[in-house]
Amino acid sequence: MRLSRYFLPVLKETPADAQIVSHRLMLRAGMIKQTSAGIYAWLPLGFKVLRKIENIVHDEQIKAGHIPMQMPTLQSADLWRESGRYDGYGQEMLRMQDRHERDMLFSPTAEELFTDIFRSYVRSYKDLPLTLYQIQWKFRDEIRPRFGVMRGREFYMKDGYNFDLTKEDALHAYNRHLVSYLRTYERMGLQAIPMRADSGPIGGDDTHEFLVLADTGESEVFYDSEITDLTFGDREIDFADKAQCQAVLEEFTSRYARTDETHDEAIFNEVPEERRRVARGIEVGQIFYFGTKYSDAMNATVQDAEGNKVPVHMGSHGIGVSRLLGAIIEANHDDNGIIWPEGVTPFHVGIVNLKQGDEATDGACEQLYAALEAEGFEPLYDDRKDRAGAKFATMDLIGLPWRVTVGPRGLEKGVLELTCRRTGESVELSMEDTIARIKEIYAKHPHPKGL
Ligand code: P5A
Repeated sequence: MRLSRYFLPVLKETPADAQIVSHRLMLRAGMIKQTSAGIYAWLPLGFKVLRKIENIVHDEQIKAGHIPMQMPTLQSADLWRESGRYDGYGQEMLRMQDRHERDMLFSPTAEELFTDIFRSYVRSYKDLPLTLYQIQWKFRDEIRPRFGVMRGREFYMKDGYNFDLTKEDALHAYNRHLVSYLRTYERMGLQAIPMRADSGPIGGDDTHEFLVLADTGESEVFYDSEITDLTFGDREIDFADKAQCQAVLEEFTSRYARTDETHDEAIFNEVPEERRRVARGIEVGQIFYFGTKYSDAMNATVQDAEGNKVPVHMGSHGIGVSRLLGAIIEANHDDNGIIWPEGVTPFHVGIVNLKQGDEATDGACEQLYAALEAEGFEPLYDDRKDRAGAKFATMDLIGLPWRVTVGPRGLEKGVLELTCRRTGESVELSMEDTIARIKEIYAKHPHPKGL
């Protein structure tokens, strides 16, 4: 992309009404614009990162054996009356009527819809296990939408639903989700810690939230510091292997880590004092096992091997896809702007032309731009006639992890300058070596072209 042709409405001033750094940076970097309280337009740069995050979520879900589909955002109230949640859900549910005065709602979550799809088609235990999921907009009429996309009213969520014959199989689905979520967040450059939590209006006894530690997080968390040493890394996993998934769950959940909803001071005090941590976190996902709560209420049954009709065991699992942008920025920024992890960066490399209009410099930029595109990268080329300082400031603000600076002085020596956004370190390399280095950097991060 050439910056001269892109739509990147960066702001010079710090928006006064944004309280936390990720919200300020998303506004300043021209990623989002509020259209109503807690509702945002996703401008091209924000939309691009949203898509990158969404792609990672899909990729990891599909690897875990889960099946993508898409539900409507508007639902009939009838299904919610059947499950018994219509009245109880309260004011967070946006309710409306169509022209025939039928009660409708904008989906805040979709347990009922997925259970209804399941019961419409599935009859036999032989069709299980089954996990269906979607990535779709949700609406919750939050009493205090704030912090930009962190607590929106309209937000983008991955929501998955498992249907299993037995509790044991459903707990495997739970464990499988925990493992796939660990992998998902790590690919985004995040450490998200599974913590024992409360199930709220979704219901059930078993639930973990995934929290990214950040001072601006809305949840108070209590944990054993040993937990932050754990990473999933690139170990192989067979998602169908119950014992393997169970072992990962035990590894990541055996140490004390709880949100304030489930915190128990007496148990926490058994952790050696030097390892006890009280901090704040951003909830980027939650997994639930709720047994037959919805299948009982909505009559979602299958025939088992003996021919008996039995209700299926279920759970649901959510990732806050749009909230993740905020969480990633909270965890990756400095005074000059965002620092995208390589896995989610909107563009892989920024190219800064120090002397636009100079034949040799323009030529080298064009050559680099074409070579990077040919290698499957998405470079962002600042080809505007602007001061070098202003160009650097924009690149720093929007947070591309790598920048190549091209100027007449370097070109005389046959070099370009490759700069790491995170460390600020620069190296001078030939054009060929610059491209080779960029390929090396992104070798671990698959980079399908975004939108
Ligand atoms: C699990 C999927 C559920 O709704 N039903 C379907 C279950 N869980 S949840 O914890 O309530 O939501 C899942 C994730 O969505 C994000 N989230 C939000 N993001 C932005 N703004 C909001 N107002 C908001 N509410 C929830 C969180 O990341 C949460 O973990």
